[in-house]
Order: sequence, then structure tokens, then C-alpha cells
Amino acid sequence: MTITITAFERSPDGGMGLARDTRVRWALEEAGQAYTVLPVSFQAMKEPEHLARHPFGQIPTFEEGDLAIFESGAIIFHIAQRYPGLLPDDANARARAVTWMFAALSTVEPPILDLAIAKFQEGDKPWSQDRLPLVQNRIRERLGKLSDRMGDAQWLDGDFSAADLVMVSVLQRLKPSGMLGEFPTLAAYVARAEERPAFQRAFADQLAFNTAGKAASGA
Ligand code: GTB
Repeated sequence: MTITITAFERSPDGGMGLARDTRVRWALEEAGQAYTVLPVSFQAMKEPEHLARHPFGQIPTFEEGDLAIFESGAIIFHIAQRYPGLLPDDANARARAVTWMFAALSTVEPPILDLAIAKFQEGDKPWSQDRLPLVQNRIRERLGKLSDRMGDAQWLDGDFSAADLVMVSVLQRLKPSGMLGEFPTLAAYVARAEERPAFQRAFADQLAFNTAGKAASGA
């Protein structure tokens, strides 16, 4: 059965890999699964055909046979459960990896998303400059604790797993801010994950997807 995911027709980041289809592509590459990508424009995202795939009109989504799901975390969890290589076999180790996936999405990602909102959606508000340091310090608080927990470890808990894939994807969103550089342990962790061939393939594919035709059109 063919796996189809959705992605921005053109990601606003121009192929920096920060849109959430990249983490799904990465999981599929780690799992060795071929997939096709359905590009969706901002307008099409809010139309009934896509709303049937994603109730909030967003990307990414995942379809295989009669299964259609959304939410990058749920998609990666599904891939990790269905195919070997992304979650440990031992039940307790698997539970810990799943715990870290939730921690990445519900404890680490929210303050990082808040920074994007503070900069890009609230940047012109009169109170924006007062709020920004508060948002940044909430991120520092989380990253400091994460960095302390990792110590000298290569990965969050034993071997590389879906937990690392999700956590690194969340941390990558901080790259434009430069804040990751304040935490050398985490910067090295992200760099280590990005060296994985599966990430390299996923990144190259999304970059090609987001830049296709641009040179020819002069865009
Ligand atoms: N919780 C959902 C998940 O994890 O799947 C969130 C999905 C989501 O936010 N999707 C975004 C989207 O569809 C794209 S990834 N936005 C369109 C809309 O809501 O109308 C977020 C994103 C967008 C752009 C950049 N960028 O350009 O740097 C980075 C990340």
C-alpha cells in the first residue's frame, strides 16, 4: 500500500526543514518506507477535501490504505509502532521512549512555538518587547533541564529512537533564534541526529520539493 503524506506546496521557510512534514519524512526514512507527498496550498488546506484529512486544516497528514491520520506526533508514533527500528522492543524501554515523545511535544515544544508567535504574530504589538524576554526565559528553563538530564548521553534513553527524532525536530525550530547555541549539549545532540543518513535524505527531499522550479522560474 502506498503511503501518502501532505506538505506545504511551498514551505514559508523555503526548505529549511522546519515545517512538520520533515519529521514525518524522517520517520519514514528511518523505517525504510517509501512514500509520496501531496502538496497542499494554504488555500487548499482550508477547503473541504483537506479538512476531511485534517480537521484543523494543517499539514502534515498521513494516509495508507483506509487509514488516514493527522498530528505529526501521532503519525510518527504510528510509523514507529508499525515498522521496526524506531522504538525499543523491551516494554519498559518502549514506555520511556513514548514518554519522551510526549515530553517533546507537550513540555518542550509549546514554549518554542510561543517564541515564533511572539516574534511573527505579536512582534508589532506595543507590549511585544516586554514579553519577548519572558518567552525566551521559559525556553531556557526547559532547555537547561533537558541539557542537565542528557549529560554526556548520546540519545535520550539508550539507542536512538522516535523519542530523539521528535525531540530533535522540536529543537530544530529554535535554529533561527540562535538560542540552541546557549546549550552546547543540545546543539551537539541536534547535530548528531542530523548526521543520520535517514535525516539527510528527508532533509534533501523536502528541500528539493520546496525549491523545485524556482531556478527555472527565477522565483
Ligand atoms: N500539532 C500539529 C502537528 O504536530 O502536526 C501542528 C501542525 C502545524 O502546525 N502545521 C503547520 C500548518 O499546517 C505547518 S508546520 N500551518 C498552516 C495553518 O495552520 O494554516 C508549522 C510550521 C510552519 C512554518 C514554518 N516555517 O516556515 O519555518 C515552520 C513550522
